Amino acid sequence: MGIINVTPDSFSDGGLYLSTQRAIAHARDLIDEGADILDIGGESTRPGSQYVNVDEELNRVLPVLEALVDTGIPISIDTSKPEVMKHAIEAGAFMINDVNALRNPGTLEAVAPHKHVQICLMHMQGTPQSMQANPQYIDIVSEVKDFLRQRIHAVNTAGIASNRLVIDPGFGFGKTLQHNLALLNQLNEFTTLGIPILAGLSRKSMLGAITGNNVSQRLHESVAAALLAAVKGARIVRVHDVKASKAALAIYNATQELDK
Ligand code: 7PM
Repeated sequence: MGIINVTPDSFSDGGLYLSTQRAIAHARDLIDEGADILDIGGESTRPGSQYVNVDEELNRVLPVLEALVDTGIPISIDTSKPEVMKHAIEAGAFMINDVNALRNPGTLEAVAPHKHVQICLMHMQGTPQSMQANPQYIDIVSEVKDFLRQRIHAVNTAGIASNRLVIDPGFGFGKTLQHNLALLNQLNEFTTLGIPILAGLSRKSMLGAITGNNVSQRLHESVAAALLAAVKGARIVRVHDVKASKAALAIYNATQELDK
């Protein structure tokens, strides 16, 4: 899964139009690099990010989705808002990636009737504004697993079948470095839930905390983390660097005889 961010560039006066064109061009590059899914986000769910209202988020995300739908590549939309979910599904989204795991009012109803649409349920402790202040767990792996089990049950009860689901422990979302490392080390524990696992580690600060590299220099640690997540059972890795990640995963897949 290749990451596409759509946010207006505050350093140029091109505004949203240029950001949209840049995101579409970047998406085409990631398709050429071999992305199997693209995840498009308007940044409203990012840690510490400013609240983005529905209209603004739609203005960011929909033109990019509409421009890419004809490529045939499955498109995921990173949103927690029911209105954005509805419009994105109408415009052809294949997956809704919700860092709030369909806990916001109206989100279950927005996605439930659309039986062809996949859902990523991610774990987060707290809210994007406050979650990194003082994250606390007694047993990180069992608490995240219990949360995901409860969310799977809640969405099943709302009429969303398990074959539409993907689960994600939410690296960096209300977790210290030690919490993140324990989750990565024990990622295979989540396979017993019987739902495909998605892991997002690309360029995250937990990687920089280990190597000392800043965000623009975390390619090697990101590829290592994606490969490790795959070895420990992740079926989808959410990455910025598609070409390098694909090459690393091809080696693992060859040993598993899964490669095409
Ligand atoms: C600043 C900090 C900007 C963190 C962006 C981020 C995930 C996600 C994100 C994830 C799923 C990033 C994050 N991370 N969705 N959205 N899983 N499902 O690094 O780990 O892209 S935003």
